[in-house]
Amino acid sequence: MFDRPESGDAAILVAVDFGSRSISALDFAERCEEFELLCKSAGLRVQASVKAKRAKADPALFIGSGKATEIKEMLVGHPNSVILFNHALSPAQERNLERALGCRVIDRASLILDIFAQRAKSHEGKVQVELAQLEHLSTRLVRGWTHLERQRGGIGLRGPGETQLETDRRLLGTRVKVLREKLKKLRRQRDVQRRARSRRDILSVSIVGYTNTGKSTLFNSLTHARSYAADKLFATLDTTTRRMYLPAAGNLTVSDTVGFIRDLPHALVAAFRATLEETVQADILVHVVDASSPGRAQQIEQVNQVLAEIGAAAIPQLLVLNKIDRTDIRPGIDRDECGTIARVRMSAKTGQGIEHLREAITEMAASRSSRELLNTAIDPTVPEVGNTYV
Ligand SMILES: Nc1nc2c(ncn2[C@@H]2O[C@H](COP(=O)(O)OP(=O)(O)O)[C@@H](O)[C@H]2O)c(=O)[nH]1
Ligand SMILES: [Mg+2]
Repeated sequence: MFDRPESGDAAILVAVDFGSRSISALDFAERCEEFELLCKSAGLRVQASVKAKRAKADPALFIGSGKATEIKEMLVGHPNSVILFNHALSPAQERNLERALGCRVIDRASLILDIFAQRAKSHEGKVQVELAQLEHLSTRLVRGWTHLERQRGGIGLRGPGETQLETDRRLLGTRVKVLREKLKKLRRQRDVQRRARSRRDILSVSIVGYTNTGKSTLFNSLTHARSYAADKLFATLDTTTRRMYLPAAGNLTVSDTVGFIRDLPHALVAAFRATLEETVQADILVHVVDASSPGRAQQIEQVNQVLAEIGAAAIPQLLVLNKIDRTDIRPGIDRDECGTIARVRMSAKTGQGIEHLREAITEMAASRSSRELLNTAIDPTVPEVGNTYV
């Protein structure tokens, strides 16, 4: 009904505080701030932020009619504004809101998909984003269809509108299939490359973490590369891999990956699985955390949740407390009670503490190769009786 938003469009942001016990007032403020950065990352000009408090979402409009009127009044004189909701809207809510407000309404999932669409550079990235967008769209078409079906009084009564929907769905289905095939092919190529790498038995390190924590900056300072780093959410979508050399650990590969964020649209996680699987294949995960963010504990949780979803939960993880230059934390290494490295404190931007990261990776690499030595030292032809070797 309305055009997609463009760079520079004025945006009105809407966030509802449902006052649930798990989300404190601080969390809510932080979510709003993050959402604003998300909108700015999409190139939108934030004109106003509307906050509401409700016990639960209104089934028709998500917000109350009073809030809707308030927003409508803000729109007077700004006919080209877009309204962005920091929530998932049902297709019906989206439609009702657009009708009531007379302008384009976008929910959180669509916004994230739009950002991904703007940023995708590689062929694989583009295919993945298009697939995610179509899948997101198809859930909307399906719901529109059942909605119409009910209006028409049930099965067997096909109006022209429904036929159109069916056609749309079929075309969509065909395109989705083509894209899935393409992805499969790209994935096979990736597998071959990966196998070539692993045959050489090079240790692989993947940098993971919440979006905007400084992964690309860290990747650059570690490998002296120039991966794009910016104060934008999802500046990097494609995995970039580089070789590096650590005197005591030898050659290894380091990969910069896409960041995670809470409420990542599911279609997106599914479409990016192939890219994320690069992460799953890593020997070591360097999990970057923004030490200066008050929400870092939840961010760590969100990242670990996605890692578990893609099957990377068991990979040894090194936590990096980054951006310490913004705090009074000193650079260094934290160990657990067994003496194993648990955390590195550093700043990727100033370079403070980066030697600790190198040291930690070297130590983890050494403990991995001694584990492998132990495994190959056990003769598999001799039946194992209990755990007799020490
Ligand atoms: N103060 C400070 N800023 C940092 C540090 N590391 C990264 N940044 C900034 O944080 C923003 C996001 O960095 P980026 O590397 O793109 O994060 P990514 O999304 O995790 O890849 C950029 O503006 C960086 O300059 C750091 O150690 N200290
Ligand atoms: Mg990045």
